[in-house]
Amino acid sequence: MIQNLKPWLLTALALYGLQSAHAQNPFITNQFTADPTARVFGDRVYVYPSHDIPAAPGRGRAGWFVMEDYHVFSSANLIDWTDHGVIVTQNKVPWVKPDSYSMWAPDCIQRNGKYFFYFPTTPKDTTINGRGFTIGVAVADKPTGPFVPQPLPIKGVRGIDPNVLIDKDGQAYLYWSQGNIYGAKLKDNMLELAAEPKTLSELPTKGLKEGPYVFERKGIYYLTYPHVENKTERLEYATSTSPLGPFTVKGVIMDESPTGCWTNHHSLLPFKNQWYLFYHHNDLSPNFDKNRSVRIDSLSFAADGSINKVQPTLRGVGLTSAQQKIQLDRYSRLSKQGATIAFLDTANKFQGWKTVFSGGGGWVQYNGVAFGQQKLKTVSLRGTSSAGATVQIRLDNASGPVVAEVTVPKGAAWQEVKAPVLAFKSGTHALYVAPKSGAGAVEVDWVRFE
Ligand code: FUB
Repeated sequence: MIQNLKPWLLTALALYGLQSAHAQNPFITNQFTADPTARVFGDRVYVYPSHDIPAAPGRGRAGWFVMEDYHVFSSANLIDWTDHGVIVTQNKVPWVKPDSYSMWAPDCIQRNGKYFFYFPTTPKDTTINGRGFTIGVAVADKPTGPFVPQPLPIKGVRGIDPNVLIDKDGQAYLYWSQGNIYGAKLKDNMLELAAEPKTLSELPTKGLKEGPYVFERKGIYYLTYPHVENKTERLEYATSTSPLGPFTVKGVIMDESPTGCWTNHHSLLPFKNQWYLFYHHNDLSPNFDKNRSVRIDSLSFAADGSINKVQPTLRGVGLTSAQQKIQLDRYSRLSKQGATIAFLDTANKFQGWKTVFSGGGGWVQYNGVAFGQQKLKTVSLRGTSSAGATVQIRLDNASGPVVAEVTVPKGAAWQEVKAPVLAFKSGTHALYVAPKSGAGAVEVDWVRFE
């Protein structure tokens, strides 16, 4: 498992772009990631997230966001992700206050063969745009960089969470937030404002708003934004017939997190005829919500253009090959009793999760496993059971055919055990996994077919 590697090796692999992460949510598990802006460049999806790191002496402020640099990740299928390593870091941007650790939510857009990366952070020189956050740009010839930062931030912009829209007529707009959400035309060089910013004032006036993400679909401009209507942020949207409004508030894209992660931050895009919502949650840091992780779920529109609310999932998007490790703990459905999800190692949460069957009626269902056409003969399961237990794997649901029965021998250690595939069925199926009737407690890390 790549997460088992030493931190220095992980960093080295990331720097050389060799490391990948996988589908399911969160979809990046080698580091904390937040505020995902996803863009399609060519035939790949690129995700530009923020990079949360834990505070340490001399590194940021304990209990707050600590963000030093940005990585970019890409995928051709939304399932296998490549980490291309660091693209911009605070101490290599001439105007950034060193050791401010405030490289917050970014965006990246392509124009005339150049890639413009917009990022908010704290300036050294507060005479340029005043105190607090401002927004800068770094420019590259490729979506993965190298990005060359501009010597100064964009003049006239105070705030965070930049987002850029290039409209159908070629006019570019920069949006950002600072209490309110603002929008302004950009010059063709993408580096300077072309006009005074406009406050997009038709949005809710009570409760923090931030993280604007604007896109156009079928002549409707959608201004989407996290907003604290109650206690924590939820994702909302407003629409207009023009990029700078006036906007009409329409509704909620995603409710507040039930587990209390205070922020959410998102982007939306169509890819291969399906719309997706990229957002974040604190999956890998359940006790500290400023170490977040990025997620993807599918999104759809109603016939009148309104956005159907997205239910967050652990399963995420796309199919999982039967020949990959199928992480059942990123389930589609889980029984209310007898099965729970836990970290494999609470001291190293990057190792991921396991499904814990306590021995009475628990089950887990994982949808979208692609078996292909070629007959698979063996199933491997990584599990542990102090008393020993047999795990039954069915296709599709509780009454589907039993595809394998795998016995995890008695013992405290994790073991990789194999069993023959009893009934191979080609195509795409759900897996329904449960201890065999009468079996005792057993924990499962993953299953895989060969
Ligand atoms: O990641 C730091 C800040 O938290 C972002 O800029 C906000 O949108 C919120 O997600």
